[in-house]
Amino acid sequence: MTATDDCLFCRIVRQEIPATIMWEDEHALAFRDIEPRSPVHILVIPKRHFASLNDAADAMLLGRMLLAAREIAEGEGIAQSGYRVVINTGANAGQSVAHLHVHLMGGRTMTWPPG
Ligand code: DGP
Repeated sequence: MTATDDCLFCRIVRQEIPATIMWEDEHALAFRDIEPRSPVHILVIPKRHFASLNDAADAMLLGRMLLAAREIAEGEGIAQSGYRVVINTGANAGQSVAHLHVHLMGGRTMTWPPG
């Protein structure tokens, strides 16, 4: 069994687990977070498995994911009110799924710094 066989987000990429897909291209996929912490809470992930940001060196892919977050924010109507993009990386940051993902969050006022 490889790292991707039992990876939750790889399984979403393979459509083995249902998700509300918001956007997709050849290399990345965006879907609604199952436990939304804000009115808009969407995850953008690479289709290829990287355990975290520590493991991804593809600048084109990472840039595309950020641009996708901006595009989706525009589509969700939160580009002007404001939104946050977050990549939790590792234990101290609270990363709970070991497949790189960008949180796109908006639709409410947020505090800084995060807890
Ligand atoms: P993090 O804590 O940064 O690793 O964020 C993981 C997020 O993934 C968390 O906000 C909840 C979300 N999540 C976990 N399992 C699923 C799932 O099966 N489907 C969807 N859509 N989101 C999930």
